[in-house]
Formats: sequence, structure tokens, C-alpha cells
Amino acid sequence: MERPEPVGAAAAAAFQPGEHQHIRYNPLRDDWVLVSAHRMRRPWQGQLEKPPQEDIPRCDLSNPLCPGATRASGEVNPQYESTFVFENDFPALQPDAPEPDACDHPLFHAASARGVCKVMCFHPWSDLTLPLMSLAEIRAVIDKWVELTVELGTSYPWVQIFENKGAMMGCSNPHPHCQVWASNFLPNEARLEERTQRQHLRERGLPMLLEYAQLEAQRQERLVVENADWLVVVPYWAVWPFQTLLLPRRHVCRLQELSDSERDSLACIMKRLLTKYDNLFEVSFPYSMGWHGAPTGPHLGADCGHWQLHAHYYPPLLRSATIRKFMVGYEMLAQAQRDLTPEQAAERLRNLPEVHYRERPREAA
Ligand code: H2U
Ligand code: ZN
Repeated sequence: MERPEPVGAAAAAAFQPGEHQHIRYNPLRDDWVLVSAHRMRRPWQGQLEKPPQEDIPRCDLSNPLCPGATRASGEVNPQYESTFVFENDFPALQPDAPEPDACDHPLFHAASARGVCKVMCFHPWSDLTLPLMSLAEIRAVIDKWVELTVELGTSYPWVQIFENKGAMMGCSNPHPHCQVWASNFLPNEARLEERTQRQHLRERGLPMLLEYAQLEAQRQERLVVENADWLVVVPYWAVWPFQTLLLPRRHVCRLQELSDSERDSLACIMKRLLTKYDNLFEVSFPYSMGWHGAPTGPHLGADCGHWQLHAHYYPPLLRSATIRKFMVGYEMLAQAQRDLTPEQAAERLRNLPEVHYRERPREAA
């Protein structure tokens, strides 16, 4: 890690992270984030988003993810009662793409991209989201994630499970679902985390995110929720205002290593986290989330001691249901910047109730 040189005179006042701007290192991505908490006080006259839609019909045959609906391919979905997986009708990766021509110059370098893209519905009802589902229903989602990781991971080196929740994150259908893209190459984020975690284990003798989880469990200030097997923190280096990292307490390389009881406790912690997210602005909280674990396919036999399974949650909202954070300007040209500190974000999430605002008993009039 190259430490940027401080420029200018040292500040006279004692440093307070909630008051004084500073940069923080992200060891997983080997980059830095600028934290400028005092900027939360600035007025907002920019774009306001449409609040997330709340009145979604439970079953609408014009929604291609519903049981009995006809998809773009002309296929009719079965009357599924739990999870339902189908091949994406508009896949970004296909198994049989031809090899690009050999590169004739390093500045014009292409390589083969093959894979499969699947869509997985979490539940037959369009008006549900994970935090409103029962623990048994969330557990069924986790079991299907494991199954798909095993199935696609037998041949593909990377199986990316991700959920885009809410129109703000590009989710195209109001129905609880995620996508699974398996590829014959390691995508950029995977390559980066492969390198940084390998280096951390070599230098410190412990998997990076195992050491990190142990430290965060002791320090507490960035904890959002925890149970016997899992913890959720707003990472020290978070970029998005309410970004979180879901980590197992023990060393786990891949989803399929989770025991029966760890899958149950995962369902439980996901429900608690996502309920808090929805309660923050009392809307169905948008985010993109995804799982990262040790590479699969040809890597299955290799040592994965440096890898620690984890899920990232990246929500776009900043101050309210209608004010989002934009990653533009300085972020695109220089580096990511955040306003409230990760500690402030964690405290707000930690203090929110764990009963969903839509399931709260109404107060007597
Ligand atoms: P998103 O909401 O994250 O966009 O996921 C929905 C996916 O469902 C999207 O990738 C696919 C889209 O290609 N889809 C089908 O495969 N068939 C359809 O009939 C509609 C949507
Ligand atoms: Zn990751």
C-alpha cells in the first residue's frame, strides 16, 4: 500500500473523524475513500428520486417473473410455490461464443467470454421482498444459492450471485429475484479481492476478512447486527452511505461450506439487516448486493485459505427515500468520497427497530 504524502500544514485541532475530513484505506480493493462528514450539512437542491413503488400487485400476468406469466422467450412460467430459476432470456454471457482473434498488440487485447446467466425468483408473490419473507422462505433462497454455486461452479471459475433491488438500482421487474452469472473468467472485483486477500494472508498469516471480523466484533462501533455465526458492519472503508458487509465469524471459503445451522442463522441476520434498511426511510430500501467467495471450477482443488466468504450490500440512498448519492465528478475523476462517517451510518442502522414498518402494530388513534 502506498501511503499518500500529506500536503500543507498539520491541522491544529484534535482529530475527530465526524468533523475532520480524512482518507481511509480499503484493503480489499486496494484503494482509498475520502471521508468528509461535515458535508452532510450542505443544502440539497439537486435531483429528487421517485420514492420506491409500494402498491405492487401480488400477481400480475404481465409481469414476466410471476407464476403462470409468459416470458419474452414465449415460455410460460410454472405455477411455482417457492424459488424458481430460469435461463435469462437476454443473457450477457452465453456458453458458445467464438474465440476473439489473437491480439496483435497489447493495447488491443481481447479474450474469450463464455458463461451462463440465470434469473432466480425468491417467491411467487410480487409484493414481497426478502425482509417481508419468513425465515423458512429466506432459507429456501439460501439453499438455492448454494445449489447454483455448486452446479455452475463445477465448471465455471466464477459464479456471481447478485440482487438489484428497486428501480433505482436498475431492477427491471417488481418481483423478489436475483441473478446468477457464471463466467469462464474472473471478473475485475474477483481478481482484485483474490490478489489483496492472498497478499494479506502472506503478510499477516490470517485471512483478511476473518481478522477484520474479529476486530470489528471487539470494536463494536461499526456493527449493525450480529449473531452467533455472522456479523454485519458498515465497513471502515465504506463508500456508499449505508453500505454494509456481511461476514461469517469462522473461516468459510464458499457458500456450500455453510452448515445447516449457519444457513438458518444467515436467514435470520439477513432478515434483521434488511428490515433495518427498510425502516431507515420507511421505504423498500434499494440496493445491489452480491456474494463473493473463493473461485470455483479449476480453482476448486486449489488452496483457498486466503478467501473469506462475504456479501456486499451497496444501497444508493443518502439522506431520504428520494435523495441518492451520485458517484460522479470527483468520484469518477479522482476517488470515491462519502459524507457521513461509517460509524455514524452504523449507529443509525443499529438503533433502528427490527420489526418491519409495514408489520408494526398500528398505534391506537
Ligand atoms: P433485473 O431486475 O436485475 O434486471 O433482473 C431481471 C432479469 O430478468 C433481466 O436480466 C430477465 C432480464 O433479462 N428477464 C428474462 O429473462 N425474461 C423476461 O421475460 C423478462 C426479464
Ligand atoms: Zn467482495
